[in-house]
Amino acid sequence: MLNKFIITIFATFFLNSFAIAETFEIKMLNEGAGGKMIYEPNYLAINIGDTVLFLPTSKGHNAETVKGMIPDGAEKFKSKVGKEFSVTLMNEGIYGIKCTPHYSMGMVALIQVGAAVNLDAVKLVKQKGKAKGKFKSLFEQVK
Ligand SMILES: [Cu+2]
Repeated sequence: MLNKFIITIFATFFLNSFAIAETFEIKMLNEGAGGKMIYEPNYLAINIGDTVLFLPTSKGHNAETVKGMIPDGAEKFKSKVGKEFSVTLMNEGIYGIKCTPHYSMGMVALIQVGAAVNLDAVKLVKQKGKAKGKFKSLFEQVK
């Protein structure tokens, strides 16, 4: 009886800890450890319902979903240049993010929410300039 009680308490605690949504920060930078015009980090694996906060650490950047690079049923978004922006991601799959002014310079990021259910589809999206190579290396990080 006591054992059953203890198991119930542990199970409740365990499930609750899963239900707590987290917030992840991405810095928007003119220069970072990975080079110029970069999101840091530029790959995130998060859970459904988690929030991503884009920080305007350097001026002149934003975050916009790349056309064709969001999960089915997800809403696209585009933040204002130079402003902090937060988005809660409720759809499972890959979100491809670009900085509108620096997309062709390769300022892109990949956010994986839960399982990468749309990976094949997002890989087919045509990219501009340096974004192509950047996304290719980001796809390799997908779990
Ligand atoms: Cu930028």
